Amino acid sequence: MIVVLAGGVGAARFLEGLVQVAPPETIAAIVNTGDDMVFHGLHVSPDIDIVMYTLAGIVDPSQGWGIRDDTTHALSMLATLGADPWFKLGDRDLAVHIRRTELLRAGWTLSQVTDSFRRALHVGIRLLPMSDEPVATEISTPVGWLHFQQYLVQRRARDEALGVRFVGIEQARPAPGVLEALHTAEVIVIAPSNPVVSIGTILAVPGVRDAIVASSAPVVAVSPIIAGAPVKGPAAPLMRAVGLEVSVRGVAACYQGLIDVLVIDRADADLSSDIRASGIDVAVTDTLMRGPAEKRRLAEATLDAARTAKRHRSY
Ligand code: FO1
Repeated sequence: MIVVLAGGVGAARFLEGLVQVAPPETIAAIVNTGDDMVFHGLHVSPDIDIVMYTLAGIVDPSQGWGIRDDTTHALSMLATLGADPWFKLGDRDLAVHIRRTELLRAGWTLSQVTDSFRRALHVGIRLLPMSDEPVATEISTPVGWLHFQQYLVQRRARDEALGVRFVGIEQARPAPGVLEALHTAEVIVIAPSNPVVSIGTILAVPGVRDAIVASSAPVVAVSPIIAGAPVKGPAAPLMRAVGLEVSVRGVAACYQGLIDVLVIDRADADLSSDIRASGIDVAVTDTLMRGPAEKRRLAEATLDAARTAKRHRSY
């Protein structure tokens, strides 16, 4: 079993490569739900949907989120009725949120809903929300604490980020299957996702970090930072907000004691010795994922790095 800790777009693209090199039924993704938010009364789970739509082959390729060729009639009507539709939910995407909310209200858990949806959309890998309890990632800014989606989408990350918190994390339990997957994993991969607000949230769920540290499986992370900048998203200000350098060194520092090996891009090869000095092995490859061949090569390189990794993390 290969277990992947996953955020949104970067993780989804990595998983597209992984399903080319390993049977989907041997892969489980533990997905961040700290970005979840209620819009127009509906439960939206962006990272679960991004991964699910991508692996189902229906994601909007230009955005990396939402459904390809979706329309926005419902959103236009909501605006006519006085709502502020700052979060762009397409019509087919809305159907997913309506059905998810309907099932949650009927007593299903988020894990059950997610499993039912991924099967309906013929996604072969298991998708495990990190928790069935609500967790909200919030960013401290000069105008106060903002939900991650308000910070990123509504206010376009224009506020200075001063800190990060995960509201509800103390009460959150790992969703069914999460700890079992980590205990039985042969390889644990941290996808190239935001280390602070995607992976950091999953690791903050009580029991998850300990389960990874206790696992006998090699743990390999793929850096989402290439040449000092993230490929997508607000990793730079959020890494700075928690005192991390925006570089592969900062990614390594974030995962210190947790990972055995970090996969970095050729552009960052000169920083390999710094990372090795911190006790983490390094694998250098091309990490930018444009097409299917590049995704596949990154997945292969990541599994190779895991196979040859020596154990570095603390017990
Ligand atoms: N990101 C945006 O930048 N603008 C949007 O309007 C937006 C809508 C949206 C709707 C559904 C969905 O699943 C994702 C959506 N995203 C949007 C992406 C999302 O905010 C973030 O990329 C993830 O939460 C980060 O992983």
